[in-house]
Amino acid sequence: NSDCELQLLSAGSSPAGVGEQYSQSAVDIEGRVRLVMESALTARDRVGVQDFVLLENHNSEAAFIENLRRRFRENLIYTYIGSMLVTVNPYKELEIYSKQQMERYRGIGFYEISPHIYALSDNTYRAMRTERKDQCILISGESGAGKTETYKKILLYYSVTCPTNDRMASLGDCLLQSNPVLEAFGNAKTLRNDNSSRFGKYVAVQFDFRGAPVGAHILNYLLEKSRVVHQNHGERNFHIFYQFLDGGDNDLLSTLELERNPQKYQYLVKGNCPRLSSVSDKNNWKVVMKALPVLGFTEEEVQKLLNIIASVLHLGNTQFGEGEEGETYITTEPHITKLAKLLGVDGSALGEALTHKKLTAKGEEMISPLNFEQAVAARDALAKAVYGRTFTWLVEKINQSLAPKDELHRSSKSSTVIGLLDIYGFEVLQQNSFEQFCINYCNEKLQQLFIEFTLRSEQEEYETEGIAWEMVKYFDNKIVCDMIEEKHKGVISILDEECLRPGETCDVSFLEKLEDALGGHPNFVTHKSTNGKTRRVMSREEFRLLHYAGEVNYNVSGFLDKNKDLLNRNLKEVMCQSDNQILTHCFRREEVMDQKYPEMAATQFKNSLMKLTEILVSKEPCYVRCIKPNDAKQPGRFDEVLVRHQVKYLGLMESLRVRRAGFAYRRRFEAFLQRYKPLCPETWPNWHGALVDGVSTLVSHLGYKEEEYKLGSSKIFIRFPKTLFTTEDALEAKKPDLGDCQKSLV
Ligand code: AD9
Ligand code: MG
Repeated sequence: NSDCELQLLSAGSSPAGVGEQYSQSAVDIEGRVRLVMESALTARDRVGVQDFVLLENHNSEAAFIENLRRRFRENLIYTYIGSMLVTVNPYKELEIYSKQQMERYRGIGFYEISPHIYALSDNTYRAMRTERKDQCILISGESGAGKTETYKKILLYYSVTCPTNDRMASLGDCLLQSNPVLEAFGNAKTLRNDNSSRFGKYVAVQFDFRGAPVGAHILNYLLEKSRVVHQNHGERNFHIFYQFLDGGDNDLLSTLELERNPQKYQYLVKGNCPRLSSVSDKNNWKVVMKALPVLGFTEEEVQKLLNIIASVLHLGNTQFGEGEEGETYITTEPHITKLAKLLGVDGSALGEALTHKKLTAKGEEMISPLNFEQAVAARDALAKAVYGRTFTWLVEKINQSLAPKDELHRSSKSSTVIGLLDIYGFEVLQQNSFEQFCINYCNEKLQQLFIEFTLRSEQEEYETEGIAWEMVKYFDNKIVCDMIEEKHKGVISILDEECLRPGETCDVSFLEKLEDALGGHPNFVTHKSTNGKTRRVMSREEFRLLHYAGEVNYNVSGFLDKNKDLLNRNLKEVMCQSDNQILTHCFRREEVMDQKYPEMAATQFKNSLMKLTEILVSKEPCYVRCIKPNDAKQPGRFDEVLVRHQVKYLGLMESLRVRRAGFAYRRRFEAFLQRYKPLCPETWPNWHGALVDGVSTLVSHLGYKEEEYKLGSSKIFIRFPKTLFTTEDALEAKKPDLGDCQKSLV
């Protein structure tokens, strides 16, 4: 277990807490050296190495996976690749997140103790403080790999360990309390994950000059609204519905005319999965109800929010019939009155708007009846709009409670930021639709950023230090991003054009347009253009994208409607007259008046991702790469095939290669000289010349070969760990001779 690892480490040569005396890089070296001692004790055979850089056979994927497996077996779920953290989801609670553990990681160098998300959080925090530069932690991995859990651990670490002020006490509370609320409304059980995030979030935490958090802001990305009206088999709607039915008071439920049994609601029965074994909806309901007032929701707002949740359920049970002349009417008439009351709108206007459409032709308004399918679609569109917009309102409201109270910090110049990105993971289902397309596109963008970031930062350092550097080859997924987002030629542009094109357009005509434009693209396949790119036969309604993380077939059915995301004008008109303030905030009069065609859903998403990219590139990034060990969500199971696939597409072998092909260690001249000067008579006890000459003299004396190291302008770069270990051994051997003098060095 991790304690065993910690003990092994502290049994090494140096006393604990040594990091206080040394620069970060010195600690890096020392920690690593001690790790090798650990391996000498053969513990490595059991617990593996805690930084992949130390793997002897670093080019071997098998050795990489074996190291992960060994550590996973010992509950050591964290491993570094240099400054990047790799985690494997344990699918069980580990005793490694306590306050004592947090204390252990505070101010400690990266390699001094067992790898941990707290070490990464602490390091990021210290980098922000010492360099006064904004940081971001990017968490990636497929659905169920542990991103959201990681995100929560980081928040917890900051809220416990950062210096406090008056504001902090409430801010920390608000930040932590925002999680259950956002998860209740934005997460759901899917086949991949019982608590799957169905929206993306970027949370920026602002710190003042003392390092105390002063405010935070959440940006949310594209909620999977279609889940409100439909769920695949074995999946659920958003948690909040089940929590409410299970946990709400009898009185409350009866006022809202709700029954406890979720199976009574059309919007909750599709997945045929009303209960979860892993969580208690009732308990979570209590948590959410407690959190809302902490987040500044008034009693009235909570009441209005509950009305909205109830109204979505009632809306789902609104049924239509078809008259002899094809006209549609509502068969659940008393029901609509109840629904209208909950929505705070006029019942007959709502009934009319659910079955008729208002058109403007040549300046004149016309009312035309909807057929049965159109009425069902209008009802579902309303449910999605109500839920989706309420979710956005919820985030805005939470943001108000997180906003800096101090005018000074509101202008943000006086503070620094740590941004945390937790999005929905890459997803491949049996049937993939518009939602998976957006989710996977988002992951594709993030992967691209990762490639640019890691290569860039590594290369920049070599460049500024004047070190020759040979590029490590990556699969650059820019080609896939371009295919999706390029103007005019990309999937999103073609989709938009098809949505806007007058005349008969449908999902299949969209597919045809895609084929015309992308048929020859190496990462695009349809049944027509398989030309050796694929083995599996495809249906006529599918296109396949070869994503960085694997192939995904998308069924075009519903793409156009989901992209248009239309809500009939008369429904909007009814909604903006609601007496529920949340709804009048969500449905604005101006929107009804505005004749302009609104931006399509995919384009909105693309634009918000572009903005996110801009935010992220302005910050110093660090990465957490999450791995899912098995598809059964079970502890102790390590499915090698599954893990290998993730190691491959997350580019972990390449990350390791970049880290090693460069130089495993780098260290400022002063620090290197300070530590190793006893090993050379010319540098001991003090070197008086230029630092670079001192280091050069020292390493010549130590017999470093030319290919083993390079001297930059301010740092020495050492290619192989072994070189350093030998030097460290020499220092260790010299210790008795050094007597008291040496103590001041270690
Ligand atoms: V998705 O893309 O939102 O569908 P995530 O966010 O990557 O996905 P999540 O963090 O929700 O996955 O983790 C899935 C489940 O794995 C959690 O509900 C926990 O039951 C479990 N998990 C993940 N990480 C840990 C951990 N560090 N300790 C214990 C964990 N359990
Ligand atoms: Mg998640």
